[in-house]
Amino acid sequence: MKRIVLSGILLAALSTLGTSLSAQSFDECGFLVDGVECTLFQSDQGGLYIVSTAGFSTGDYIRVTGTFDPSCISFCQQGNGCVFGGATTLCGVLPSPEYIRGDANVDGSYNISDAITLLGAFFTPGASPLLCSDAADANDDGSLNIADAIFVLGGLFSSGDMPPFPFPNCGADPTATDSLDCGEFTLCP
Ligand SMILES: [Ca+2]
Ligand SMILES: [Ca+2]
Repeated sequence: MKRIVLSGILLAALSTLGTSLSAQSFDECGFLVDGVECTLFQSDQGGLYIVSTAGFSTGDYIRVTGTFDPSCISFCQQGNGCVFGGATTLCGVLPSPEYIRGDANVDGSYNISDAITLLGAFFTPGASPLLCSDAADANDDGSLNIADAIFVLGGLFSSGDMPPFPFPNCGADPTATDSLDCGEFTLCP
């Protein structure tokens, strides 16, 4: 009986060891960044990894697949481990930044200044460019034009609609299929 219990414990210990040593598959997107000794992969899920850069360079947004080894030995001291045996390709989808729709001047409020900013961007030569086109697309029709300014004015002064999501709080674009982009919306994470 004692022997059976003992071998059970031994088996449990061995299987725990086996789990901790077994390779973990890795498939994440992130940016290549400059480390102290080498180029590292900064995953969107967190962590810095040593990967095969496959000709990509710092600043590229890539997808790394392979097997993850948390305790690899490398000249690159900073990483949280290595990924090997897989592939490195461009990652298809950039992480979409969050923004507040309709807040064209990116000040955290939705008011007449946003309509003025829109009209200025469309009609005043030399006006500063819109910081976040997605936010400026107040009516969420995928294009930027005077209709957005009219939509803002209508919502504020003649019981028109308020902007579709994300509004009035920060959120990521649910329809990222249009050609608009959000360059900068510093008020959102
Ligand atoms: Ca505003
Ligand atoms: Ca629009």
